[in-house]
Amino acid sequence: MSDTFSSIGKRVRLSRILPDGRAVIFAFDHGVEHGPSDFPSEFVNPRIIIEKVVSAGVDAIMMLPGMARLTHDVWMGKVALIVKITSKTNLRPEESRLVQSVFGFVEDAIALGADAVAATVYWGSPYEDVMLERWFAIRNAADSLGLPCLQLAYPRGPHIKNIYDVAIVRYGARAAAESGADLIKTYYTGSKETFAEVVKAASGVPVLMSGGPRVERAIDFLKVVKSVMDAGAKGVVVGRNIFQHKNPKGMAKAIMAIVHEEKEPNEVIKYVE
Ligand code: FBP
Repeated sequence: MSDTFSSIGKRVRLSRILPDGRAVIFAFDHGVEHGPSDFPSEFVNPRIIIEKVVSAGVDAIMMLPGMARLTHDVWMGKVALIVKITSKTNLRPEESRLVQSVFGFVEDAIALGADAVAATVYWGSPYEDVMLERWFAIRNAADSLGLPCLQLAYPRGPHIKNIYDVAIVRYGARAAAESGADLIKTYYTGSKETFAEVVKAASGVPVLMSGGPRVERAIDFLKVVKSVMDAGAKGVVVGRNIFQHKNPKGMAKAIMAIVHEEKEPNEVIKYVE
């Protein structure tokens, strides 16, 4: 009986996010990260899109504290909650977009009933030092409360030519693992083989693929989801490829079937057609 209350708490919360060791997480911080123009006009009201995605049965939603407050009655009791407490707007000058600001506190996440807290680290940014200070402050507070930390491990900086290059992405994933992340969210590297390298570099810390900009054909995005799962990923965190699709609920269902039931993309495309 050497387990501490907080280590059990972390396990309990992770089991809500990854019920079978895998997870489909709906990313919904775009209103700040990109602005409301990211949303189709019928979804500028967040309650409408959240209701649709939750009804598809996704495992968790990742959102900023204010959005959790605004929409809690739509998702509570139905999905796990991941509160992201760093962010930035694209309204700032380009050169200062390589750092995220404090957007809330671990206490806010706990107060909101969160199952995990999330924060971005731009590995390779000139502000890496500031971001790491923030990351470790968050991790330190969350750890003692049994709250898992998801790191959006995004390599990004003036010396990084291609943020999707496997050598760069696996470096970020490894750095995320070594900085104590409980879950790592990172970019797709273009193939199953290269993504397997990313998973390997993470050394057992669960890796989740970040959805990225909307892919024109749903089937192509579903193939990417399948490819990362085959590479050993533990799931995906998807925003635009769900809420910018004409059938967001169907898209979420199709992704769920690939992640949790190991279905093939051509078997699940029926959900979106
Ligand atoms: P997407 O699936 O839409 O790419 O969402 C993942 C995400 O990390 C969001 O959480 C965030 O708002 C967005 O991408 C940031 O994208 P970028 O840093 O490329 O502007």
